[in-house]
Amino acid sequence: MEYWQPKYETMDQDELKKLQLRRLKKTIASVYENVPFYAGKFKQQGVVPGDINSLDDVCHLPSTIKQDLRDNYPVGLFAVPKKDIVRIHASSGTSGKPTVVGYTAQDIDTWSDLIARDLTMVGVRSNDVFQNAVNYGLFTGGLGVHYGAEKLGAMTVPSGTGNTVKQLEMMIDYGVTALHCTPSYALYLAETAEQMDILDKLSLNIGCFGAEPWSSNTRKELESALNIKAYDSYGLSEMFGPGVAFECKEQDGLHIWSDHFLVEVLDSDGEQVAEGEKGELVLTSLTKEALPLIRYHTGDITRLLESECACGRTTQRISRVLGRADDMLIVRGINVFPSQIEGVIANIPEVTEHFQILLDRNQHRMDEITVRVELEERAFTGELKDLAAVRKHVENELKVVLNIRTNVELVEKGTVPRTAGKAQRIVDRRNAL
Ligand code: DLL
Repeated sequence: MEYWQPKYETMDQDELKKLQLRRLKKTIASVYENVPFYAGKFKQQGVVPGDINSLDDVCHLPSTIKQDLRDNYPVGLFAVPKKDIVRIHASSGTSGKPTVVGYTAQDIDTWSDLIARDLTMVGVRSNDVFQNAVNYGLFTGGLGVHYGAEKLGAMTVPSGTGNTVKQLEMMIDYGVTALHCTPSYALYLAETAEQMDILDKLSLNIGCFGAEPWSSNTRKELESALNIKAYDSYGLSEMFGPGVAFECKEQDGLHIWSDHFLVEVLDSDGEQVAEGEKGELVLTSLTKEALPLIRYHTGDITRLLESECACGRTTQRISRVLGRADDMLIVRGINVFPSQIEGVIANIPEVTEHFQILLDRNQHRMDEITVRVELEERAFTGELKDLAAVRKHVENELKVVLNIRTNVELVEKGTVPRTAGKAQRIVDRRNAL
């Protein structure tokens, strides 16, 4: 079986626009009626749903940012009653509280469709064995991709993360032909397989990698080490999760399913950029029921590409993600905001507010995050009597908020450089993209 929907994937541009407008109007009506946040925003902008009569009118609509989801934590932006929600996922926000996203049964079905299309596009079929080596919890990459792979009919191995040797064993024993994980974990898997001298026992053909930035050099490395074709998968929880944009076999830009998302790429003045130009990706969902979002500013910088592609699909295309418009860091697929770290440190009397975030790639090619923070002069007068105890305490507090383990380096007061302008908080020592 394959999951190719030519009706939508190769739609004539005029027809596609008509479909998008119809779906946009329905989405706008839903948020206007059901989400007080949007009703208020529309009023503020002096717009009513009836004013939107063409796709160009989208520029009159209010925007949405991650902060809006946080301000309405946990479910304030949902457009349907709780009884219609069948699942939630969540991703890190900047305040320590995650951003919660919800799905109706129809949303789960739509999302699975998107993933099944993506996997079909890169050649995964029902006779493939598909290993999904990402976290199966609140992160959208686990269950999201799993449902799509099942819909396609592939034998899906929900291996989750961790225990790399076991992951490789499963790949060999089950004859895994397609792998989904973060690119950094794929590098680690490849390296471990090489050390164990089992690369020739793998039957992998296809790798789908995403959830964090990666470069074309990493692609080359993965393709040659694992003897696969490696494809870029982009998505964000606010727009279902993975499945928003995906490379085709041309490996020349990512297709965004235009029947489900309205794409804008905006410059810093909020104007749509020309083809080939860089800007922030702004998405409006066209089919989401539980959490429709209007002009959602993803914070991801990309380049707008012409929609014509040698593969025959006519959807909007974008380049790989080139960076972030804000200071969100992605470490092992997890979103980390420096302001979260600042919040934790501010509440620990033994350390000052001066800190730096050091990002490294360890010998296993996995990202490591170290928080270097200064000790207060009288750090040991309270309950924490020595350096090790203070360090442990800071590490524990950070773990609670960030959901990942950080190393903490305690330094003497005055060591972290002071600048007149914006503090140089982040020292990224991972390979350049
Ligand atoms: O990372 C969804 C996902 C899961 C995508 C599995 C692909 C595969 P969030 O945790 O909400 O969702 O993080 C979304 O991650 O705004 C980007 O900054 C970054 N990101 C996701 N995919 C890519 C990619 C998932 N292929 C945020 N390249 C997004 C670069 C990516 N950055």
